[in-house]
Amino acid sequence: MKIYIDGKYYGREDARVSVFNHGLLYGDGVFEGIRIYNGKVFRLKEHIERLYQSAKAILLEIPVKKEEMKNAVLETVKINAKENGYIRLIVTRGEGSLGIDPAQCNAATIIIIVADIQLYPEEHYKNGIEIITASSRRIPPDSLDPRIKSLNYLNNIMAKLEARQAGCLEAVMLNREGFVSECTGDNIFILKNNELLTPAPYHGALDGITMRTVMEIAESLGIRTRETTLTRYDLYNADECFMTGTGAEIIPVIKADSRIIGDGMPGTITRSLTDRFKQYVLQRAF
Ligand code: PXG
Repeated sequence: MKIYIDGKYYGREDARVSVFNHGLLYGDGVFEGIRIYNGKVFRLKEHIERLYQSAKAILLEIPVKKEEMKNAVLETVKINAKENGYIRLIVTRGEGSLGIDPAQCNAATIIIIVADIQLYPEEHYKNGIEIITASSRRIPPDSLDPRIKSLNYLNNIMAKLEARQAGCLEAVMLNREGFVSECTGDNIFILKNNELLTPAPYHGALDGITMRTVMEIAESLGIRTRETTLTRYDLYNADECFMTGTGAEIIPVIKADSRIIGDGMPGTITRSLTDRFKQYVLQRAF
């Protein structure tokens, strides 16, 4: 494994950053999780765009141009000879002093890790998973815009722990108003009356790249899609429900807060979207 840190490659044991790095001290930084399918990096342009937009929102200057960053990602994938895998691209505020002031940090740290990912065991893709509603709310946009994919995941982590305590693998998070936003690391969709519905970024969801891809695929299959306001009631009474994310891809949800969704099995539209998604990511152009 060769890990990129600020233009140099290190083996796993030697890939280290300072304990004074503000990414560690304060979670001050942004990141992306990206897939490699059949030797091709999935939607790299979109991930790079989102990374730079997250950085801009937190006034973090990335010291390289987008094109250079793209090339660094592609080179790291090549050096690691990964045909199928996962890329974690991280930009932190860099090394500073003890004190939150980013002015003490001279230069951002760029890290690229190419590895494998399996977020859920295979059986859950076949049978679906059960989720709960977490009591930890999604951070509101006037505190930290959820479109910023920052290194601050504590509220999502608290929700994940709650899911674990309840014997589930995932939790859905509500926004401050009590509307559904997203899960701890995935967007959420429901199918109701043949329409595919998902909360919008202004409801507190990350503008997911898998979410956008799934909406495109659904439209191409003649399924209407809409970003809309959803409550827990809508989840409970959905015909089908699933989550989307770079790591998880598409994972069916069959129970929410002990309510069985649909007939308690992954739905037919969920299955056909999953099949199409699998074909889609293996195409040469996306
Ligand atoms: N919401 C949140 C909060 C996320 O972190 C998504 C939605 C889905 O977005 P994309 O663009 O990936 O479709 C994410 C992405 C992990 C892991 O280790 C999490 C993500 C991606 C990859 C791995 O849990 N989250």
